[in-house]
Amino acid sequence: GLDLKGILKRNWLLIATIVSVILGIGLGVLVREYASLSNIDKQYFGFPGEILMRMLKLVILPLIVSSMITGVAALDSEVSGKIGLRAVVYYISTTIIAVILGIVLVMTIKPGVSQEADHIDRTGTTPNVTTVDTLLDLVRNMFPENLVQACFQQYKTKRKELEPPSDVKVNTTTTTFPSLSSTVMATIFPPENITKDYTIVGSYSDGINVLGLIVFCVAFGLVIGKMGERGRILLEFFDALNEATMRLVQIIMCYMPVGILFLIAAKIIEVEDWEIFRKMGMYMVTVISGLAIHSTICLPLIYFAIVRKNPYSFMLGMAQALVTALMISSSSATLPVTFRCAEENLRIDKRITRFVLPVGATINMDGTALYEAVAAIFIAQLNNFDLDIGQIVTVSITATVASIGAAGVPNAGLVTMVIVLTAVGLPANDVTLIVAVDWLLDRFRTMINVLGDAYGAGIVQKLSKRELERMDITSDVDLTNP
Ligand code: DAS
Repeated sequence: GLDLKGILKRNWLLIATIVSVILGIGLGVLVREYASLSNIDKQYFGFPGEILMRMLKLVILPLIVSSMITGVAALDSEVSGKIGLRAVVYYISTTIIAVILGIVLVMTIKPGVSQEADHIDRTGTTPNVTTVDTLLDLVRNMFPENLVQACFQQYKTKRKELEPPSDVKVNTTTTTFPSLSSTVMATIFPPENITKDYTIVGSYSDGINVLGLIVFCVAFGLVIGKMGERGRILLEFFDALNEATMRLVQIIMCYMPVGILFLIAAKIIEVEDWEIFRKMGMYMVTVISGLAIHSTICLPLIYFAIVRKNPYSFMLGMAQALVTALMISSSSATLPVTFRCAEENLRIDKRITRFVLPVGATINMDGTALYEAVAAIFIAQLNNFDLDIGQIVTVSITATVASIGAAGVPNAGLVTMVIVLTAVGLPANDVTLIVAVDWLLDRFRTMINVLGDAYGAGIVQKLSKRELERMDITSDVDLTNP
């Protein structure tokens, strides 16, 4: 018969998380209806959720460093080169498929044709981001000049002439929640007391420079792998660090249902403009159906074609990470959970997950790419701006670049969106047309970003089976059973 008890026992965390999402929505709606909270009360309300975010972000640093170094050091350089290449081919091809899917949908549904841009409020100013700036910043971030600084700061281009006068305080970490997204928002809508044209250029995030750390750890891991006996001490150290971090993650995940309940309730209480959803309805339908098709048809098909296993049970195994991504809109902060699902539920080889998951969370963003293409063409439609074939190709390429350049933090895609708009001559300022609904779309695209990374790990494992088996025989480094 059906082993209900067994199912409950094995999936209690997932079940608790889903229940807390539902309770959180209910609580949010109730409080909205029956209690009038002051702004400060709203902030208190979100506090348990804020703590969850902080804990998840806290483990990103030890997790990335320990997993990348051991992941690379445990493979020989030839094998890691092959695995890296396979991962990159997968990342780029699925991102392009997502972009094409988005373009086809937005050109068929035409969500912006019936409306005009003037009917939707534009407010604020936008950052002035160009493709070149984004690409240069991306490369700059790969080579942090200071390892310690890379742990808390990403490089971002600043145009000297646009700096605010020194006597004006840039007020970015104020009260709104979640703090990262408010920082991005502050970039787009600088607080009133700042000179109007002050903008920060480049892919902006005040989080960890994940890309820089990854590049450093790959190099470091390769060197350790080549050092023989002496390198073993370091390898073992980082391997133990990784295990300890994953145990911490396990503890944090027990708090997850509580955090998520308040996270979603606070968000529902906080949203001011629900009316905008009606106005933007078709646009949101286009983005969400694109994400749905990509995640339930395209990615599973690719996975099935290569791995020959049920892609939907794979997806179920990732459920905890997907719900987390949906709730916290950050691929990087979801990474600890992504790791656990991939290693514990799906039993993907640790040598693969350690290597490809952190990279995927940073550069592989199918959802963001699809979203950027749809949004750009939607804005073109609002402006009655006809795009020719060349411009559509430009949208696809810049949307791909923009998704790679976006950091795995809330609303990052909104900022790099500007490079897509400027590349085809659309007013960059029009990003503000879609800001109001981004908190919702961001969640969905982040969920697809995480799913894409996970399928990537599954596919790369399958493609690298032979190398991994050969190493099992020859190598004496064993990361497979901790
Ligand atoms: N929310 C981001 C992520 O973490 C990216 C984005 O804003 O599109 O995946």
